[in-house]
Amino acid sequence: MQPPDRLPTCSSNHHDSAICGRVKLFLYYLKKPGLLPAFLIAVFIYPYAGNCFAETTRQTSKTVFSITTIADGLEHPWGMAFLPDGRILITERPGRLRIIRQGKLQDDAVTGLPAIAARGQGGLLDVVLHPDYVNNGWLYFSYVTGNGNRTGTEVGRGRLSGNHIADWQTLFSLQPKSRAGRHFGSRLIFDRDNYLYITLGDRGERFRAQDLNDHAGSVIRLHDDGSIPADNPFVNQPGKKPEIYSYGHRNSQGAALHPQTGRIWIHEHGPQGGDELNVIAPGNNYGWPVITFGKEYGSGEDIGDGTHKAGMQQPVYYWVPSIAPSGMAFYNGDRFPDWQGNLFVGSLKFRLLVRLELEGMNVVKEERLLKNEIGRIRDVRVGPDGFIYLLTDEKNGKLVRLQL
Ligand SMILES: [Ca+2]
Repeated sequence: MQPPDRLPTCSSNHHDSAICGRVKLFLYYLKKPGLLPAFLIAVFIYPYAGNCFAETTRQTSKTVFSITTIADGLEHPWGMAFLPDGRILITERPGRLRIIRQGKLQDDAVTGLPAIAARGQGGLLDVVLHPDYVNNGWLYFSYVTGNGNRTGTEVGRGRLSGNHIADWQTLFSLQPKSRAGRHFGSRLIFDRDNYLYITLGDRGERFRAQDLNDHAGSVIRLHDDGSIPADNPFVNQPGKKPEIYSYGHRNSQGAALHPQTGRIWIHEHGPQGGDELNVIAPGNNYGWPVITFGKEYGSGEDIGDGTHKAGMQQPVYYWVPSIAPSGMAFYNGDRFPDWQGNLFVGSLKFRLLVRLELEGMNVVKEERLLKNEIGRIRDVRVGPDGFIYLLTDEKNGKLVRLQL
């Protein structure tokens, strides 16, 4: 049954929202008498069979969905990946890799990852499959390592063998390392030509994002074996790091491949205001901290030289006030046809899921879902089943599925 297309958004309180949704659905179904029996079952019988309808159904401007918790008891989960055999890999920031098998979180963490420095915002971060995982078995991880009290983001790969990561190879290590406990990035994403991209934060030392002899505050591009592509924009330029693909980024924790264009979209945290959505291209400078729509925390003073400058890119979209974005996915599944092509972004700060409608590279509508219902949203992925999966960044974090 197709849900009504353009019902108004309901209140953020999910119980009120469910009641509100039922009233609106009733009005909708009154116009379609053939569907009335289904409505009556949904409203008057289903709630008494476990109160499921009231607890889980959400009415939005475009579609109806429900949520279900697949797993809880995850400690600050950060990234997830779906294996072809149905298992789900989940990273926990304190340094554990967990597996969900047949819908159940396995007790034992996977062994064999390198030593991980779980301090501040650092720890075990993202996990992705190689695009040809079926044939080569490579899993890629981003994580923070320490040398004394200096830390930085690293990326490596290994193969899952039983409950162990074997064949470990370290592929990238941010230089220089520093003491700050924040802004490590980092998402990992492959493009259609099997290049690996790594998003890196500025380490809270903002002018590093404009220093091309410093990996911090950039997006890195590598071959899948960690070698540096000869056509990277700063290869063979003295005093510039050849791994850098784009720079002037503050702290990016979301990246997604556009399903039609194949281009890589990222978002990044702004300071007080000025979170950005960007489409990256080689050699581009995205401006931080010279230009920004954000202000200094607390004082609200200006940062840098304003919002625009020649030679620096403007974001596709930005948020003031900041939502603190983390995780991102284009919806290209077949379960929610009315969300096709939309971009979904998690919000840590406002504990909600942002849905963006796009026309080309322009955002034409934003809708906010699940506000204060499940917690700080750290990662957003579309599963192979066409449903949307979310991780919540909590001490008792959850894997939640948006379904019909
Ligand atoms: Ca920018």
